[in-house]
Amino acid sequence: MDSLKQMAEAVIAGDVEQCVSLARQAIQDNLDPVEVIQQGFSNGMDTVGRKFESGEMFLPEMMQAAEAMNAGVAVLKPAIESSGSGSLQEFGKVVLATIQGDMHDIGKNIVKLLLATSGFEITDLGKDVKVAAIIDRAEEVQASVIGVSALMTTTMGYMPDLIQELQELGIKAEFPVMVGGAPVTEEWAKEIGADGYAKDAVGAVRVAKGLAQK
Ligand code: B12
Repeated sequence: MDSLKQMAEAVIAGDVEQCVSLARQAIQDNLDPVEVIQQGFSNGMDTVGRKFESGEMFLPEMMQAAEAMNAGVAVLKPAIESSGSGSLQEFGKVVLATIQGDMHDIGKNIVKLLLATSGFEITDLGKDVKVAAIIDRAEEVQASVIGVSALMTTTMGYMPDLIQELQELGIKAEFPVMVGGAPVTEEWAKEIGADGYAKDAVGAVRVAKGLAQK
């Protein structure tokens, strides 16, 4: 079994030690840490989500899988940070949050890591963040971009609220909004009037750079 497949399996099994040791091995083997996260660990998470949905896995196992994934990502983090161009170029400020009612932050944290290492200054508001709090902070730090994550069909409904609120306040043009998270799609982003969408963290960096330069 190749190592990316082993990583996915280790996440599915919720095996923290195995995730850590595979991540360490990946660094020794000079594998691209971002690819390792996206093609390895995240693939495992997709399977976990499917198994949860079909009733083959339950909440404690999903939590264990999340812990294992986080442990693997933590090992890779320094390698991603040291490969970044953060100190070379400053692209702007991103206010980042997982939307109200939503506790999922693994993906948001990966987006944060890549944005930070690509030269953005990040204000991370965490998870379960109310629309008003996102707007307040964006105004306070004079954000170049607002990035919002949602992992549930039930919580992605707060994203249009954010955009509407910005419109009502007359500050929509000042704060471009990019959205993401597993249930969010390009079409939906367009429909709600978001300025950008990316399906993964690498794409998020590309989109944020475009929006920050506007
Ligand atoms: C791990 C997980 C959990 C963990 C979360 C731990 C944590 N700290 O985040 C725990 C166990 C706590 C959890 C809890 C719950 N979960 Co859950 N969870 C998942 C799971 C398996 C994986 C999510 C994940 O981390 N993926 C890995 C990361 C790397 O991927 P990602 O988040 O998609 O992020 C990438 C991209 O989307 C993108 N991206 C992400 N954010 C952003 C933001 C921007 C701006 C951009 C541009 C891009 C971007 O870049 C990221 C990196 O490439 C998903 C299934 C799935 N496939 O999504 C279910 C899933 C999201 N959970 C689900 C459910 C139902 C729940 C619970 C309600 C379960 C319960 N009965 O309590 C609770 C919800 C609690 C709450 N109020 O939020 C459902 C949601 C269904 C729905 N309504 O849509 C899912 C889809 C599982 C399923 N198929 O049923 N969960």
